[in-house]
Amino acid sequence: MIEVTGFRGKTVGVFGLARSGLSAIRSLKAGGASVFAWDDKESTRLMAAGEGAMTEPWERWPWAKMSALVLSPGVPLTHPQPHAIVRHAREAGAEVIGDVELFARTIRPPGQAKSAAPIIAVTGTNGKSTTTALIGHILQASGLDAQVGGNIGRPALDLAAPGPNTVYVLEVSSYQIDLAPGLVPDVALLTNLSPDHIDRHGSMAGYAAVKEKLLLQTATDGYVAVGVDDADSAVIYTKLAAHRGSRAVAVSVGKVLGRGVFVIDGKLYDSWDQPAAEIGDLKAATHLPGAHNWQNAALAYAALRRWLRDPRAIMQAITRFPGLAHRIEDVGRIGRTRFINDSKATNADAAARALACFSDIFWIAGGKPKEGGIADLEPYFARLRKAYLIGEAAEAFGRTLAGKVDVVQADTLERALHAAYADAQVSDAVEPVVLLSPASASFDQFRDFEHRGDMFREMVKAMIESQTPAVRTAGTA
Ligand code: UMA
Repeated sequence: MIEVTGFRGKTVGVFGLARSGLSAIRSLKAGGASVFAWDDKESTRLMAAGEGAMTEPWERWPWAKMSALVLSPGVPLTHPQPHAIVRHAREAGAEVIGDVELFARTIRPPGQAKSAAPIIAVTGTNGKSTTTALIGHILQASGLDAQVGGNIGRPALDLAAPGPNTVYVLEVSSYQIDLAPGLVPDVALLTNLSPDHIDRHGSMAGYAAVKEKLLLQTATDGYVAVGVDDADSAVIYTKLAAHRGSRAVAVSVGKVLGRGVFVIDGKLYDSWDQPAAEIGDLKAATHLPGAHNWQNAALAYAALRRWLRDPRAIMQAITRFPGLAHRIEDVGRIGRTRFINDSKATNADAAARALACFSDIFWIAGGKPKEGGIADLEPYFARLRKAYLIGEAAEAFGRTLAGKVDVVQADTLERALHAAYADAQVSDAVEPVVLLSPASASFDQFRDFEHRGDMFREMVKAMIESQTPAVRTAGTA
């Protein structure tokens, strides 16, 4: 845990008491602050009280002496409109920040030239978590103490205090960037941009501007690496390269770059500050399948290449990466049928990445709909044997698929899984794939995408256990 000492003897409010809120309370209390806390849920208020916070409705907090409001990243800051507590804090003169800002001010106090330990920050619409975890894995393989957290699930302040070999690797969402104006990464990565969280940022331009902010905040002697395969990210890279020179590097999958890191047919090349050299074949990284994962691997390589200076060691660590839960996670097979958990695919763009990896797909999709639906997935419809639709998005998805793909309105994940497996096992596909890649948020039927993916994995495991050994392995070579 990282002690936040910058608010010693001061009063701070924490609103939203799930993972990041509770962690902020622990760190602030350890650093000597007096903490008021509130959440609309009673169960989390009890946990906050257990951590030593005073749990009173925020309207009754002593706003006149409140130094700061630490807001949970999911609580609206600007759009569709600021939450009432945000307006109240601003009127009272209390700054509104997040747990990542508390982390940033502790690891690199304002005005200090160097961080207590280097910070690598990863943002972008898709691929953030895999890239973050992969960077952590490469650093660990190189003997460094990689502390991996942020939006990936472990709150930044829960990470270990800095030691001589510590490197912090943070996944940072747009919500967290908005609340962390003092975060100064030593290396910052932008994976890619596609429409997401537009409700929270007003427009695509607003969303892209928040992501760009993180790159602009990067230390002047640090590096930025940007995936340039979409127009919005390419524009951001061009602007950064104009004033950062070789401290900005472009990353592409499919384009040969005169200066940058790129992937052609799965092969990773480095032409950052040297003639293009082949570094290795990413197809050997079996837990990083698909072009989108090649982008993640190329970004991780770019993030570390000037630090670790041993491209072969980086490549070797990439090929040994064990993969992440909920991202094209192989959760088992019954006979010929594979089961893949891609619950993290909460928008169409992310689902496209999984759909591109397989043919003969029995696709489970739906949940809380996101703007734009699944119309953009049409190029992948030919890969779908059937779609099993769940949750609030089911009807709209059904309309998009009508006449193009056979649809089962399954309502629940359990029904969808059983129907998909029943169809897959009698199909003529050589290797049918039952794929949960919902292209929707999970909140209509689950706590979060992890809960949705865990349920899927558990149900698949139960199905596998209930098979006779002969059925379990039939059809596997
Ligand atoms: N709450 C209220 N009143 C409100 C709104 C919320 O009381 O009006 C309370 C809720 O009751 C709840 C809490 O605030 O208790 C918010 O819970 P949360 O799950 O949103 O927050 P955390 O558990 O702290 O999770 C946050 C990130 N959540 C969001 O940004 C929405 C997690 O990212 C992150 O892993 C975690 O901090 C640790 O850093 C999740 C996420 O969905 C994975 N991120 C989005 C994404 O990836 O697209 C941005």
